[in-house]
Amino acid sequence: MNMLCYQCEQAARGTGCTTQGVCGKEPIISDLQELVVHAAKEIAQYAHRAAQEGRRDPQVDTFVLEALFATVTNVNFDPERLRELLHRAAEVKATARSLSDSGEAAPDELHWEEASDVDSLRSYVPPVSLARRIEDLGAEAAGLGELALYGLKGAAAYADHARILGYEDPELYDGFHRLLTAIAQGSTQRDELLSTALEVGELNLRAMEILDQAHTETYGHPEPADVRITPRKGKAILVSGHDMKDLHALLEQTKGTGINVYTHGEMLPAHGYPELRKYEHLAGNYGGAWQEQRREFADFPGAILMTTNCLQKPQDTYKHRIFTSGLVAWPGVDHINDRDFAPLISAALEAPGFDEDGPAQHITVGFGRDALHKAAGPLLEAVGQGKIRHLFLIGGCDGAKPGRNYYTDLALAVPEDCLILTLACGKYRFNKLQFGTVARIPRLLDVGQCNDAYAAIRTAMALADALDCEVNDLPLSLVLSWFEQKAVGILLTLLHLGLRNIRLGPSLPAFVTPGVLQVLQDTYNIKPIRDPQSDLNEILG
Ligand code: SF4
Ligand code: SF3
Repeated sequence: MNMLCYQCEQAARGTGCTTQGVCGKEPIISDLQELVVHAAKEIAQYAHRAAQEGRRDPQVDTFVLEALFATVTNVNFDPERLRELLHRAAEVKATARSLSDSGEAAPDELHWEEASDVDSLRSYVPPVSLARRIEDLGAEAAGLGELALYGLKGAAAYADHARILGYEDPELYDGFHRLLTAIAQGSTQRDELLSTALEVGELNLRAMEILDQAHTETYGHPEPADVRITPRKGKAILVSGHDMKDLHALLEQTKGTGINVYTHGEMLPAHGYPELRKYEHLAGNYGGAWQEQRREFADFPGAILMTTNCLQKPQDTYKHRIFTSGLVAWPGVDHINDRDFAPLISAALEAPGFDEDGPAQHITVGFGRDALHKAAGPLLEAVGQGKIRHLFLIGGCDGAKPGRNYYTDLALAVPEDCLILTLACGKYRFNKLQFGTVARIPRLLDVGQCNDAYAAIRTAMALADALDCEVNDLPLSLVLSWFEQKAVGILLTLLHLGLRNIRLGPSLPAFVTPGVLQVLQDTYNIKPIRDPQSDLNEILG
């Protein structure tokens, strides 16, 4: 076994990647990421101790977020960038340790910071590897610890996006340090581990809330907006990922250049924000979800920017015109620092661009928190009059493995007197199909990115309040698709809120053992997806 990683839905054979990641992660990257996570755990333990003495350091808080985010699936594949991160970790660890009056070392501290190169760094990995945790704690306890850790990685991504926009909460950072400390302690008690995982869900709710505030206060509340999904003649840049600040800076820097900027994947919801859609050269959306990128990027006649996950191994045909920013990295791919997009713009100007307009076609996005709030009155009225029978939230990640047609088939089979809310990149399975309206409300409401699960949660709570019932009693069913760790964070948030009857697919996580699955089924009635018609019959039955 060269490595062991089972953090995403793509885990080889449904159990774990052991020779090389299905995502393209080489054993060297897996090792360096294990060490980055271990460094974050050590630093968090010092930061947690310091926080209890009322001391903190913003560098320490930021590092913990970035370290966790950098190890999310499809973010960083570059050994040199990970080595730099570990180099920075050594300095941050010294700072975190010095914050507390107690000079004591954290338990099990490794002195990996003494290693000078990648090979010697790798020699520190075996005792802190996932394989060793499974050996020491057993599959169930190790898996529950990973469940909490992966949820925390997802929350770190959201908190980091908010931080980039200037929105931070010291208590949230204390929560990261406290929960990472709890995870590092390696409990073997099922109840204790489950309660840590649920606390991660609570923390992730707060991270999504701050990000929602950051997005809406910076770019305005999303409004329903038609988005062109076919190209316009001219030079072109394609922006993928979740980082709105990158997109905004790029729109500013491309003003007057004649370059059209298109969104891809999770950047589609940008079109709903007034402060982003005001740029006329934000021309539309090109392509679909991340797993289509190797074909779509090869066909795209311009330059491409990846601001977050999900990056796949670039093909030689477009490697010279794809760029990364933020924490994303691939060896040999040019990285944009400090939002200076000049190299990306030059590459776009050198590329041929689209030689003609495509036939005009549009989809509607922008049903964020405010728009849903405005729709709540008519929606409740239509539900009361029996015109709308049921609401479905069909959302989550997309992915490459077979079985995800379930979500397309389910959306198509949803009866015409029902509404579908959707969010995250899984929506590309059906967001270009025609769903029409019911009671003058569009039957498909695109709420936004995965982090906009916050808007869906708030809406569900407002509907439950108005109807004086629990969210679980609403005529609402959640059918979720997961791929990476942000989806794990959102699932834990939903469980923390006590939501029951969630359907999850396309397959169950490798880190959830049968014993834990039984507990989740007994407590929350979580169900694996089956076939769309049987699920639909059961939901509406
Ligand atoms: Fe495998 Fe997913 Fe880990 Fe990549 S992130 S190595 S695909 S389990
Ligand atoms: Fe998609 Fe990677 Fe998860 Fe924000 S872009 S949802 S998979």
